[in-house]
Amino acid sequence: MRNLHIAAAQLGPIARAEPRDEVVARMIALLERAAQRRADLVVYPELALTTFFPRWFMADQAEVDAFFETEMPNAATMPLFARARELGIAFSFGFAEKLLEGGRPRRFNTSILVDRSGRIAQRYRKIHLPGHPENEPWRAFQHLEKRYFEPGEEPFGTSDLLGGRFAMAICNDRRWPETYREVALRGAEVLLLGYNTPLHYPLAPEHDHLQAFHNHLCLQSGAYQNGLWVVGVAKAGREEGCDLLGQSCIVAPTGEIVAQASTVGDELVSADCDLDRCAEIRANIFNFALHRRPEMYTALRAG
Ligand code: CDT
Repeated sequence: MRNLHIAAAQLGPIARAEPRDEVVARMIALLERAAQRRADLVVYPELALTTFFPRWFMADQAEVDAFFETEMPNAATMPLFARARELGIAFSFGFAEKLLEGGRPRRFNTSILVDRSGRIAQRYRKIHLPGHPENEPWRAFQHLEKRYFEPGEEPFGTSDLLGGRFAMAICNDRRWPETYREVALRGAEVLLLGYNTPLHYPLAPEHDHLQAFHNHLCLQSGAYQNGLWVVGVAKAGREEGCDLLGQSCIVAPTGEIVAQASTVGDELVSADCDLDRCAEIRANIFNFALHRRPEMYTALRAG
């Protein structure tokens, strides 16, 4: 048995004007609750430090850049790093990352995994960016991730800590089966995944009522078909007039939800996650070495 107590720290809405230090104080409050439960790891949402700004078209790049972090940790997030280190808790959260490469600014939708000592063990830059690059004012809420971010250029990675192997993905990545299969083939036992999912999807509003179903459908099938623990964590609730899905959850490698948020506010849910349970699936029904037939998946190989 390799038991870890993992907490999904759902965040309720973050107002456009809410300063980073107030958000970080909310994150620390959830961390303290996790400590009372003796959690080993706390997982926060995608773009956890700010409102979900890709919902607005902004012509002024300086206005966009105000939502980005140029270093991590920085002054605003240092208290979270410090408190987590004192408590000996690993954590993961998403943020908008801006860096300079050869004098050229680059912007990514990023998440990090920080170990118990406060060291950034892994950094992941979102691969599947949803939405659109141009101003589309007909939408009630825009989704301009393709404008404000570049897609991550590195494949999904893993890191070994807390006695297990971890991978990260971000929001829209969870809808793609390739995400789970790729990290499972790399030996990941736990996938950490934060999201901001508007309930209204302007391109197919007839599917709005299916958002919660599709969320759990993806997380649960991805977990089961790959024998992984999956920790899905929402930024939830009515944020600047836009309703965001909650339903943060922890999914066992069997595909069963073992913990689930019941509000759309700041909420901590947690579960004992025995990493050895991955073998229930991976040594049996989805024993990749015995049963998988990659040589037959020719269309997949062709791209
Ligand atoms: N943040 C994010 O990736 N949200 C997407 C919305 C898709 S609609 C443009 C998601 O897959 O939940």
